Amino acid sequence: MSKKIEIMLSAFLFSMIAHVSGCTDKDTHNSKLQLFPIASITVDSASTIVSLYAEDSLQVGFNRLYIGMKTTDDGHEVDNAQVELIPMMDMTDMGMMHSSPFEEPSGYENGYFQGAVVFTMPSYDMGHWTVRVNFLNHHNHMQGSAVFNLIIKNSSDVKALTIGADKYIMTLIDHKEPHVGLNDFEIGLYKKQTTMSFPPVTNAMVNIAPTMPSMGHGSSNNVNPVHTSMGRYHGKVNFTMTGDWQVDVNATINDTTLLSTHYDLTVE
Ligand SMILES: [Cu+2]
Repeated sequence: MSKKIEIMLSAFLFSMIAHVSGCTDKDTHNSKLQLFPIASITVDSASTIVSLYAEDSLQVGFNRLYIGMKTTDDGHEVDNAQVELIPMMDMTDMGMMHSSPFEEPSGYENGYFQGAVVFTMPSYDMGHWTVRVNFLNHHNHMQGSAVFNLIIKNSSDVKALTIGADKYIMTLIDHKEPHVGLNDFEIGLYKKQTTMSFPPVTNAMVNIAPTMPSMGHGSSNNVNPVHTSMGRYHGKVNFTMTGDWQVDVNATINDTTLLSTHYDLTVE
């Protein structure tokens, strides 16, 4: 019971933080979003169909989630609603459940309420991910929730970092096709406060250093990521040739905590 209250409270607090949608090179803000349908659930008690979409199949890392809603009686597309997300993993073999970092949906745009979830581990036989969507449909004034069962593929985008008793989650954001030249380099950084609470770290100093280990050189003109919103840090990485690159990432928090990790990226 108290766990549930904690989840609701953290979801509420997240929803209080103003969302500034990130501008990307890709023009994802027009109506031609190519989305990958995950599932639709009809919530009879609220006369609402909730549909979940993503930009690709879901994987470990930063996944934008798009939620569309329709009322069942008149087929009206719901453009005014309060929507919240709760990611949860049930690890039945370990007898434990945990949540993960996420961004609460901010508003309605291009037919969807858009949020994001950082899945921290892949699904497996006894480990099941769900995302619960709680909503208050302002069109028919009914509320309900839909629980989506998700399959999360593995990736190496998420790093679990521990300093003393403090645990952090770092994820890469949008790095799908690195190319020769300047690339956007974005990470998300969150503190693992409890297994259910992962507030964004908004005051870190982040440094990046790309190298090609096989050739023993780095590159110049990189731009260290700076905080934009909700624990996201945006910078630029300069890949001067094709091949395998290693991007070292250091994050200093409160001048005392130094997190170090690296990401391996192949530039084609
Ligand atoms: Cu897990």
